[in-house]
Amino acid sequence: MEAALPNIRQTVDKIVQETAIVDMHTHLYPPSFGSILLWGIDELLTYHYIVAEVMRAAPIPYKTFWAMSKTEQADYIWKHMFLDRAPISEACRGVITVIQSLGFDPSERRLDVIRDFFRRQSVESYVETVFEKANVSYAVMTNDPFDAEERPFWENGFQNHPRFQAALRMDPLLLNWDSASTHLREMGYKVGGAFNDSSIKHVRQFLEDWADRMNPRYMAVSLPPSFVYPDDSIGTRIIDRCILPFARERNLPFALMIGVKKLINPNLQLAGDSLGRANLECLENLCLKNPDNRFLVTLLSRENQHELCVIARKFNNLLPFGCWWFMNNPSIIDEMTRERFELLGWSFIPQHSDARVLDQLIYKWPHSRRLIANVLTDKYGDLLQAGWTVSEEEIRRDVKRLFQDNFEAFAPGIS
Ligand code: RAT
Ligand code: ZN
Repeated sequence: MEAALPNIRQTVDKIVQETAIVDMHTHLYPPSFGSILLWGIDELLTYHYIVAEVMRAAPIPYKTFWAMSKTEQADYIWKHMFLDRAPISEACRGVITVIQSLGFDPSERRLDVIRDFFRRQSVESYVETVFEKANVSYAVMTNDPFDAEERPFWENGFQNHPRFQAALRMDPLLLNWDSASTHLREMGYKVGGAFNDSSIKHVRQFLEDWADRMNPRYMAVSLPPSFVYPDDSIGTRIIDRCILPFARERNLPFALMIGVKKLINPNLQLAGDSLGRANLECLENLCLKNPDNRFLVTLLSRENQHELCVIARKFNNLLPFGCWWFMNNPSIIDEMTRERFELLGWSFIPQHSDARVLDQLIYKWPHSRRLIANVLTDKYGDLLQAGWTVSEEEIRRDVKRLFQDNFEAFAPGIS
C-alpha cells in the first residue's frame, strides 16, 4: 500500500506546473507566417475579448474606434480598462499576468516601458521564450485554406516548426456552399454550383491536397447552435460523403465547435459574435451513425456542458475538449472541470488556450493550471478520505493523460 502523501495540494500544484501541455486549439502561427502571428502588448490590449468590454466601459462610435491605429486603440483600452478602473475581467486580468510574467511590476502601470521591451524582441527567440515559460510543448494552429491571407504560406511550402502543428479548418465548406464553391473554383477545383457527385469528387480532392500540404492533427469546424445532423442539407452530404470518409481514410478526428452566433453585432467586427444553446442530438447521431470516426467536441453554451458529458459517456468516439471562449472564465472552468471529472474520469481534454496572441499562452495556461490543480486537489482529497492512496508517480501519470496523452491518442496524426 502507498503511504499517504503528506501535502496533496502542494504535490498536485507542483505536478500540474511541471507537466508540459499540448495546446490543442490556438490561433497562433510560426514566425515564418509573418504578420498573421500576433504578439506584443498592443495586440494583447486589442484582443477582441477586451474590445467588446471597452465599448461598454467607454462607448465611442464604432467607426471612431475602428478608424484608430492599433497603437491608438491600445492606448484607449489601456486608459479606460486599466487606468480608469481596475482590470478585473478575465481578459484584462490576463494582460496583467503577462506583464508580471515578463518581469515587469504591473503596479508601475508603464505602457511605454513595456512597449519598449517588445520593440527589442526578435520574434523567433520570443516564441521560444513564451513556449518555455508557459510549459507548452507545442500548439495546434487553426489553418484555413479558404483564408486568402493564410493560404499563400502553405502554397509556397510550409517549413515545419517544432512548436506548431496544423489543424485543417473548413467552416465555409459546411456553412455556405454557394460561397465555398466559388472559392473552390478560384482555387482550381471544378465544382459546380449544385452539389452533385462531381462536386463530391472535387471536394475530396481539395481535402486530400490540403491534408497533404498541412499534415493536420485533425479537421475542424465551428458551427452555429442551430446545427442539425443528419438532415437533407448540403452540409450533411458534405459530412457524410466527403469529410467523414476522408477522416477515416487518414485516421483524423473531426473537431466540432458548436454554439457560435456569428456577428450578432457586426459593428464590433471580430468581437461581435455571441452564443446559443445547441440541440445535442446532432452529436448523438454523428457518434452512432459513424462509429469508425472520432469526434473532438467543445461547446460554447454553459447550459450544454452537462449534456455533453453524458453523451460522451455513451460514445467513446467522442472526446470533449476545452472551456471554449465565453466558457474560459474561472467560475465556469471550475464548474465544468469538476463536472467532467465526476462524469468522465480522466477521459477528456480539460483545456485549450484559443490564444490569438502569442503572449496569451503565458496567462491562459497559468490561470487554467491553477484552476485544474484546485479541482484535482479536491478530487484526490476525496479519494484519500475514502481510504485510497496515490503516489506522486500516479499523479504525474494522470495529469500527463489530461495534458498530453488523451490528445495524442485521439489525434495521433495522419497514418
Ligand atoms: O475564441 C476566439 O478567439 C474566437 O474568436 C474564435 O476564434 C473561436 O475560438 C474559433 O476558433 O472559431
Ligand atoms: Zn478558436
